[in-house]
Amino acid sequence: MKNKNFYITTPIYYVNGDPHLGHVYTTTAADVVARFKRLAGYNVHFLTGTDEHGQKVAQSAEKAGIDPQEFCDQVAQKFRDVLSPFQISNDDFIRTTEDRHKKTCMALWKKLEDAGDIYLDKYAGWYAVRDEAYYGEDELEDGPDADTKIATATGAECKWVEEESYFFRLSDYTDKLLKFYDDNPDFIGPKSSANEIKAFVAQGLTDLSISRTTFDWGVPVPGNDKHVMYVWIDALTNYISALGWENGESNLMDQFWPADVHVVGKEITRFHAIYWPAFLMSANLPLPKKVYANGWWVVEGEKMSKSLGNVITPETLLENYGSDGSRYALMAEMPFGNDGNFVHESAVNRINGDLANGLGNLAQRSLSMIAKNCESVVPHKGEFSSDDKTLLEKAYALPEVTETHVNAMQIHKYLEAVWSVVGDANAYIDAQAPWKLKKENPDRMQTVLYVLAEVIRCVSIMAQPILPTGADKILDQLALDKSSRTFAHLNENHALQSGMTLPVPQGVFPRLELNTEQAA
Ligand code: ME8
Repeated sequence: MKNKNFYITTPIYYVNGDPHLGHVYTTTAADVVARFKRLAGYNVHFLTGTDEHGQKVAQSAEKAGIDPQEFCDQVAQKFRDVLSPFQISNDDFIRTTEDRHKKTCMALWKKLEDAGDIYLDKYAGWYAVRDEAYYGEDELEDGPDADTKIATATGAECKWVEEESYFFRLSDYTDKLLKFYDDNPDFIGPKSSANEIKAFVAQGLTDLSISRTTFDWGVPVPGNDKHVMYVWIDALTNYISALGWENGESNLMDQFWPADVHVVGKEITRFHAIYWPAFLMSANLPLPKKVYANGWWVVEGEKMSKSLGNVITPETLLENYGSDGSRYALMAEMPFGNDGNFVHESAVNRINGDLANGLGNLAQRSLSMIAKNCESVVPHKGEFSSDDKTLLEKAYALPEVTETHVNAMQIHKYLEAVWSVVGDANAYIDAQAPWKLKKENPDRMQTVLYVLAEVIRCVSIMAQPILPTGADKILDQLALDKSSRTFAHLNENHALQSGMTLPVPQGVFPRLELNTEQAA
């Protein structure tokens, strides 16, 4: 029998700064996929959360002059507060300072130790606190002074670190990982990330320092609390601690592990596609099915940064575009996996074009004509013409067509497929001109309006993952029962019943005014 469980995760976000467009982006992408899979009949577990240990967070707390736990509590709450306004349907929210998580980290550490993969030595090398990452000489450029180097990939400042450290025998996993990538060609996406990771691993991996001694804001190493765990071994473990692995909480591992997809930003693919599978292999646990990296947004051509004052906050997004509008603009404005430039004018045009003029206008025009000319009931359907059939067949094919895109994390292609039917339906109204048929052929007018109502039902069902509020409102206007809105209802067996009374139609997606003032 087909496995109908689906586990999807976002990165857990560092609490050293406030949430912004980038975090909303990745979480929304995961939400769209989670909602899509639920409607496709899967039992979904969708996890997000916050990453609260490590030197970077400790330094931020110190700067704010508050105790690290209190600092984490405050910022983690801000990340939580962003979820509901953007209609994020996560099933769990994990914080790495929770007991359930710390217990799992310790249990995982012991497994790696039992496997003979951990040893104590001395670390001497370059470390970037901003990235919480170690870099090799070949990954660095000269910095502003002799004590500082710059990580070429991210621009982060690195300092020389020398301390006693536990190491993980990552070097033993070079060949195992390369074989795993070969056997599972879809494990890393997009292709550009896969190629980068494979090339990096193929050079041969060196052992990984997995503990620190120069600060104490972390999970203590079992048996040696002079050390805290390196924040990445701690952070990656969240994906199984949230499922209750070895921590005495209700165990969801059987149902949901291995994860179907870890959605991550491209700069953290290395941690997810190299370290994480190596840890899991060592602990003898199954590996996730996919790690998919989203690209990076810049804003009006500039990297978002506090100093430039161009950080787009969640509040700005909501004010400018609303919740559905933000979700749509973020997902439609750049192909998932690519980098992109977030431009206010372009987002407004996209929302007006696809939502107000596209789906909104289709629903408003059709439902108003039905209200006016068909006594507010679902019209009669006569014999379907070939144009009718073509449009309906394209609508009925959507679940299958779009699931392929969503499985490949091509979220923009899923949207394009749905909006291609919206475009066809708007063209169909113009071509059929039901307002003319009213006098010339009222029976045919009824059939045309029926076809339109049925296509609106289909595209609105398909649009629920991206526009949870707007799509629902349209489905309410078709008097569709809440339990009849899944992809299994997207066929002629569940087609609208002629004669059913419809409520008064109302506009769903207002047109946005383009303020000349900048969005950020
Ligand atoms: O890296 N464009 O946390 P983080 C697109 N705690 N996505 C962006 C973005 C942008 N401009 N800015 C941020 C960490 N993101 C670790 C993760 S997981 C076990 C630990 C998104 O707070 C993107 O998904 O730095 C990126 O990977 C993530 O936010 C970084 O969040």
